[in-house]
Amino acid sequence: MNLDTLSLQQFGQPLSDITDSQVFELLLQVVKSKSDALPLNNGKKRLYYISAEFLIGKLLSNNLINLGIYNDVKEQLSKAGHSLEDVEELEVEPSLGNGGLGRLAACFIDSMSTLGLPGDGVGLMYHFGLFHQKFLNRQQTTVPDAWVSDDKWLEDEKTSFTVEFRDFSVTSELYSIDVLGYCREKKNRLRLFDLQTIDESLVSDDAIDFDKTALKKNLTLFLYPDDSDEDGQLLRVYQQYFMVSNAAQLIVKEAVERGSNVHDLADYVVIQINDTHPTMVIPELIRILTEKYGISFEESVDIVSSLVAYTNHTILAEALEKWPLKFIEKVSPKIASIIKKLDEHIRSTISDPSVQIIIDNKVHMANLAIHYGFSINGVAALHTKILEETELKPFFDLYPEKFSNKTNGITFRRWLMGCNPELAEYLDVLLGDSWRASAHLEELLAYRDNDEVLNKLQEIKQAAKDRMSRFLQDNQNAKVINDSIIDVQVKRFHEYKRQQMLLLYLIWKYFDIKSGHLPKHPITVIFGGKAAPAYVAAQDIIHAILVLSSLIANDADVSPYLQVIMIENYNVTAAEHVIPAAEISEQISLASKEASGTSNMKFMLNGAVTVCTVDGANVEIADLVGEKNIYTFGASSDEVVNLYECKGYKVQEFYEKPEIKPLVDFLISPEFISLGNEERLERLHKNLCSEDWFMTLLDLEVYIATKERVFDDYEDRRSWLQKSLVNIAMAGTFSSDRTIAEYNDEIWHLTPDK
Ligand code: 26Q
Repeated sequence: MNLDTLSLQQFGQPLSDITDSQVFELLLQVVKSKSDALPLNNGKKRLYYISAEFLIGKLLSNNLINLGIYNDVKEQLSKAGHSLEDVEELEVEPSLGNGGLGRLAACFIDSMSTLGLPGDGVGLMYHFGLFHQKFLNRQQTTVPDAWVSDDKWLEDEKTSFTVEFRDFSVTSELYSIDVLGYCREKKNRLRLFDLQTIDESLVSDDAIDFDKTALKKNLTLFLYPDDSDEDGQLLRVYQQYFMVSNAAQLIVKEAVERGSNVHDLADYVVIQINDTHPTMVIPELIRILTEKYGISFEESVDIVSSLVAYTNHTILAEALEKWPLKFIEKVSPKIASIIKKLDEHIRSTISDPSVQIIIDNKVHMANLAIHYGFSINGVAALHTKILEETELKPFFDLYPEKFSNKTNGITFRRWLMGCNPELAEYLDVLLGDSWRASAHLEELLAYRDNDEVLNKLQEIKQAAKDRMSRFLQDNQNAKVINDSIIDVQVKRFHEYKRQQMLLLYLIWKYFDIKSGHLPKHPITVIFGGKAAPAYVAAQDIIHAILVLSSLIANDADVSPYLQVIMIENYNVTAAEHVIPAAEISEQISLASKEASGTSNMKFMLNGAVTVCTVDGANVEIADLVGEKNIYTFGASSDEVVNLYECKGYKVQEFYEKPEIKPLVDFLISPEFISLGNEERLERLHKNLCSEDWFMTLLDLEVYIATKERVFDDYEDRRSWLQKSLVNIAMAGTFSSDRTIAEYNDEIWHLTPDK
């Protein structure tokens, strides 16, 4: 493929003379014509991965990598004076997810294609996706992210279904995006349902609120519309039913086309539901089998129960979905009545009230999915253990054979080859390129004492730091201090993730520098993440970070040594810039609360050293790299569970300590308040010293001590680089290809299409 010839044909000008946006257009055509030509992965049995989120990120580089033409294209462009990086900037990032679960779904469909497994992602085409985050007066504001009109990858499948709600019915339209595997001749698709009567004009340019009751026009406008009021909650139930009714109709139609007589549907179909959001696919399939195919209720239940598998992503009881039965009745009385029948069956056979489906007139979606699915899995070893032994113990006692662990993974195509090409190329030099298919990186350990290799890793890290600095400069005019240590916490804002603990450490460090203890290297701490619009406490934390960032920047004693940057509108693209540059990865959730985490894996793969609590997949990372190559601290999950159960955590005792009180009180000091919003800062302060639900103060002192040890150790450059090397070498386990192979071997049983 010669881009120069294509450019002459298309634009009458050589590659060197066309603009970057013309280059983008050209590359799109190249990728699309290649991907259009690929047939779908085929097989009698197909997987449908249904998810409310698919956080896929930009697709150009990813597709070039998977088509095996990335290096060739990059070279041709560079010879003609273009940079692929600049061209990529012209692509818009689809806004179809909010966090870890959505990004996981994107890694999974990439791996399914790479392993040649026949199966698609199924979800919704949100026109504005998740909100775009902007900072105003050091606070988060939210504006619509109109990505759809600029997207270049969506194809209309020209397929529609009718979805019947109680009060009206709507027609859908199916769009899809090709999902290419790494060096594969066949592909899968991400299939997204839209509403034919959608009306974008309900949304203004600058605010994310809209008429939540105009259901025929709004169902696919936003991901997770604000559900702090009843209209918002009802809208979510409508959205979910719209998603799963379309999915179920598509699944049955395609199975019948492949030869299923519907009684044998489970030989043709397996459905993985990503958290409980698609759980209503169970009653919807039962409805279709009984109503359309005349199959008895009992047999329909058996068929459906043998083909739906559920992944749990959360241990927070308050995050488990429960919908008032009356909402489901309003959306679809038929679905409500099937759920009631399923609930009655459980009531009549199992006496334990805690496992019932309808409790206090609320439908517990996880309970429905566990009783009427054949598999439930957690997403990291510790998480699965907590589900089995604590959170879902009554279910584990009933159905031990349904439970399993599938530790999460990440696609190395995006999180190494795409975002850190220098490191990827250097690994080729050291290990040969077979790691690109196998994810085996352990042979790197042989270079642990090789100074030339360690120095080269340092150079690669520096190049990534420079690239990130340019990104932050261009995007938000932030100037990273030269030669500073890059210390990063990027993830959704939630109290259990404890961004507030890093904030309190920064206050400690600010005092320490003020008192004359100057760090040997300057430190740049980078935060990134969004807070749900209705989650006030999380927004208070963002506010305090932005205030501290300004306070330090304005302080000439401290600003040469310490800096806090909050990335505006953290998304996949920002992650691709910041993760390769990170030297320290912050994974400091309260033990037992983070199901897995996946950024921890991305950071490790790119050579960051992890500072973490013993939580989620951190446990597995620590086992792999050994205690010399990771910094763990804090209360264990057993201790935390115990403190909750016995109400044993007395925050006052910690707050009153002379080491802690001044740090917390600084949040309401005149310096702080003069830059901020008093109400927010007072609330955050009160929250920390009277409630502290996620035990920040419990772990704060040991966290501060650990951080200081990390910064000391950083000064021994050789041994730090060795830690970094070991982290890269041991990251192979976290390839999502490994995860998906496990799902397939133990749950799906699909035959790969060769
Ligand atoms: C809850 C109630 C009603 C409606 C929606 C929700 C809701 C929405 C989104 C509940 C949960 C989510 C998202 C959860 C999520 O992203 N979980 C993360 O999943 C990752 C992949 O498994 C894990 O690595 C993270 O630990 C987990 O937090």
